[in-house]
Amino acid sequence: MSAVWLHVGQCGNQIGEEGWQILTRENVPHAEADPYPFCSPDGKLSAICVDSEPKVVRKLQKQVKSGSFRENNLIVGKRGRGNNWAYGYHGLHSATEKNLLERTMESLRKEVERRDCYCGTVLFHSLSGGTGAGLGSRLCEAIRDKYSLGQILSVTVAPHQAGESPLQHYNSLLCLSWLQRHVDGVLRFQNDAMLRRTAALLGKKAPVSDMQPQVSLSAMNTYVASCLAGLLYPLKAFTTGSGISMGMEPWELLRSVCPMPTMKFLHIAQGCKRGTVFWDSLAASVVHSLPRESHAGQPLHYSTSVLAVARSYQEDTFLLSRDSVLRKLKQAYRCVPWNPFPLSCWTDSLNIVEPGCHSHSLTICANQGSSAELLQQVVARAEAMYKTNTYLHWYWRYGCEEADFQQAFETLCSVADDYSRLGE
Ligand SMILES: Nc1nc2c(ncn2[C@@H]2O[C@H](COP(=O)(O)OP(=O)(O)OP(=O)(O)O)[C@@H](O)[C@H]2O)c(=O)[nH]1
Ligand SMILES: [Mg+2]
Repeated sequence: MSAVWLHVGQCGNQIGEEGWQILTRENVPHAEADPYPFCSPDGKLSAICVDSEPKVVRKLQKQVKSGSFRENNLIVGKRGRGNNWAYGYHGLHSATEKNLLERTMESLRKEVERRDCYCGTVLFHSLSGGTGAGLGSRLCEAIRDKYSLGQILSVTVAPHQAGESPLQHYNSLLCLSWLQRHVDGVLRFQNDAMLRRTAALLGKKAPVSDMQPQVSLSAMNTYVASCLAGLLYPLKAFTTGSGISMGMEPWELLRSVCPMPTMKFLHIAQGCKRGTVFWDSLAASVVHSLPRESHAGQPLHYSTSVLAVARSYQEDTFLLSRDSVLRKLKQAYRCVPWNPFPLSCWTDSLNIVEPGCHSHSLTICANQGSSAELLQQVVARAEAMYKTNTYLHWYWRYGCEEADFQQAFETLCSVADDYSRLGE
């Protein structure tokens, strides 16, 4: 595979751990693709796991012993970055901890050199943790600078809207603006939406109507991991005749759904079904979970482009209903009239999400106007705090400047504006 997979901070590593369990499943029936598309030639995963505190990455040590992770690619510091983007971005000025940024870039260089052909990096992180957001932003910038021809795909988790950390809105603001400037696409997952979706899939209800249902982080991470596997697991279409995976899925995804460099925030939805499948109704159930309108009641969800990936051991059943499914998706995602080819569709006969269960999955990635809502919420909340100087001293202390905030506000407002005007 031509990608290096970089996990940063607690969330980035926990999602990665869940993801690798699915992506490296052994003995998968009908697996015609290269069995080790994610590894370098010596059989170790092309993954780098970084965190400023040791506890999450240390758990992966077991997998170093079993041979999957490379010991030098588990990079830890001594203490966390206190949910502070500035602390994560600028790092520790202390002799007690060797620079995490330099160590990560050195591991990345070695991984890139181990690949026959390096096409880019897939970065996993949260938007609001000090390490995931701050160090993650710094890494995007450094990778873009050093490997300017490679692409960067970010897999990012936005925090719950309420009740997490008082600094989450500043961290999200700064991180989103760095992503906009330095990466090619952002697969965005939002903890609130994911919690509702996972609860619905598990059949859980909230004890009281205005409360969130109880769902574990691990169940939510499994959902993220299965969406990623649905989108990025090697397909026959990108595999050579001799069965070698070209590893082009992340980069082909970017080509399909990020046709314009200014709009790169992607919404993902997935539905799975065991037994007999009616693809039209599976598509309808996926579409049902889409964000429909903004709080102001304005419809938001025009899309510039949509990619649908259908995986099923009965691939031909999908091909028979392909036209009607795509028609349904085009309507539900409200594809913009100025894109003559807004829909792409990939299929494969292996459903890696649930192999061996006679199951089918439909995963949809859309460059969709609902991103404006996330961006506007982050800007509004960060701006309210910024105007009253709330908590800003934490950012000045670690080297942030007013210009960083000003530029971030401007960047996000302009992207939100572009997204909300999609239908015009
Ligand atoms: N979905 C999901 N969200 C997580 C997980 N772990 C943390 N988060 C979210 O990530 C945010 C906090 O970021 P972390 O990744 O814990 O922080 P970090 O990157 O380790 O940074 P510091 O601890 O501040 O150095 C919060 O919004 C959490 O809800 C996880 O396993 N799954
Ligand atoms: Mg942490």
